Amino acid sequence: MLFKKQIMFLLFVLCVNINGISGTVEDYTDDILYGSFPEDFIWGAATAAYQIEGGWNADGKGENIWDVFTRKDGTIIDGSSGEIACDSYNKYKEDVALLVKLNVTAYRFSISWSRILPNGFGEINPLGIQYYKNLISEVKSSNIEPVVTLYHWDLPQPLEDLGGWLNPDIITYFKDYSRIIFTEFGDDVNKFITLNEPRQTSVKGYGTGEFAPGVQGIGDKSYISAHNQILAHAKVYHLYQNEFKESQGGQVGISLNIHWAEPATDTTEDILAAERYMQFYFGWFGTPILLTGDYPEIMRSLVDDKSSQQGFLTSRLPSFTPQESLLVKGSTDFLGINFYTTDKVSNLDEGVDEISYFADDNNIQFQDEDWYNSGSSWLKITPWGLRNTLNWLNQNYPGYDIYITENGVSDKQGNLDDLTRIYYYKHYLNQMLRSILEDGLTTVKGYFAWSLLDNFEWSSGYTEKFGLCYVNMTDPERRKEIKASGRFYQKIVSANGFNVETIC
Ligand code: GBH
Repeated sequence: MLFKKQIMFLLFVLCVNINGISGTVEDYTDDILYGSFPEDFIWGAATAAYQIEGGWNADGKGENIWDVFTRKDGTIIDGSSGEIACDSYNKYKEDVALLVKLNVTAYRFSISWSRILPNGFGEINPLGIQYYKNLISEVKSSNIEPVVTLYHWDLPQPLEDLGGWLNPDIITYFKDYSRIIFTEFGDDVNKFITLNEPRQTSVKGYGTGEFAPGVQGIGDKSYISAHNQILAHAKVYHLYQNEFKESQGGQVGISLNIHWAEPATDTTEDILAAERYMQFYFGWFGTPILLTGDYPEIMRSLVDDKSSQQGFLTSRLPSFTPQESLLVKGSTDFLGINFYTTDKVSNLDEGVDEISYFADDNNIQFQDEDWYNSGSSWLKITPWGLRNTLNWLNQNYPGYDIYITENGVSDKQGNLDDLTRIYYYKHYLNQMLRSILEDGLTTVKGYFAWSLLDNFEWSSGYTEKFGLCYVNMTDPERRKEIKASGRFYQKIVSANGFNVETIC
């Protein structure tokens, strides 16, 4: 008995020490800062076409890679698909009514490429155009600003059959599609987001194969898909600048996902490892687009070295020509970040045995067992990470307006009294407020909660729910209801900040 107690005590001391080293949790305070966001701060909610629309073959829509991928055995945890999803294709007015109740000033949604161009290129589908005209007019007549993502992972299958994001021709196809979008909707839309999280497409779509199109190639194809996405983004940015900016006066940006990386210990090795992690994760896209027109130096040297030791004639990390670098550098009007969680990072020389993006960075990452869980294995509740991330971005990529284009948390239940989600939003939003008021980050201009609705969570199907609003997925009417977190968010939005009434 005594022995057991001594062990427990030892474990306790050990844990305290480990926590003590990291520093960040102790610096984090649960105290709420009362204060207001800037007057013109944008408050929104976000969704994506494949996750909510359903109507997978309605009105002439073509097939996309998620239509095809979800039909394959074992790809989606509960065997489901977005065939019907929240039925937003038919019920978009209900979605907008919920946005009105939440009192948000903006709605971020994505356009399904296959609705507009059933084959990915060529023939335009007028009914697809009409759907988004209707949606945009419903949004605008409710005094809500539409923020439109051009690509949130649902590539037309005919383009995948040509190689998808691995074939450089995709750059032209994406540009042609984007021109249609700007022409048709640009008079009514002020903010476009070209790509959502190109890292996910690269690492999961063409790396591990966990996401559509299910291609495996984490050592090489991931880098190629990233390269083509960066170029496609840059071309579309310049297309808007050259042909639409003058008459439409809008902005074009990109949404990049980012985790905060904490060194696992305070050794120099781990501090450098955490910085390297940020570079391989965010800098992969952020550095070429926001800063230099080229990949981060640390990526260049590590992947080049490993590739040559592995016997590759050229680096697995592609290169930009000088003209391409010029095109890519600074090719965004604002930075969208999708932020959810934090990782701890340790230095680990992974050698050259494994040909993988995950080995190239010489890191391992993990999460602290003590951090609160969510309904997703990768998502621990770490409010301080948002503030650290915003400060890191401001230091490393200064001068860009920042929109948090996604932030939110999942549970498995979808219960209406979702107290964990209230906790999450309360503390993340408060850290965002601290970053503006206390750290002076005036470039933080807006925030979009992920998500308006419980929806199709990719390979997790309907098992992980992120909504501010519940959706009854077994009801043919897909009835929806605002959760307690939705009402909480509405109060913060309406008060434009924190006051005692808002949070009690
Ligand atoms: C976003 O991606 C998407 O844009 C959105 O569509 C989605 O619904 C939402 O988040 C919620 O997931 O390799 O198992 O450790 C979030 C991006 C997804 C990035 C999970 C990190 C780690 C998974 N994140 N991923 S794992």
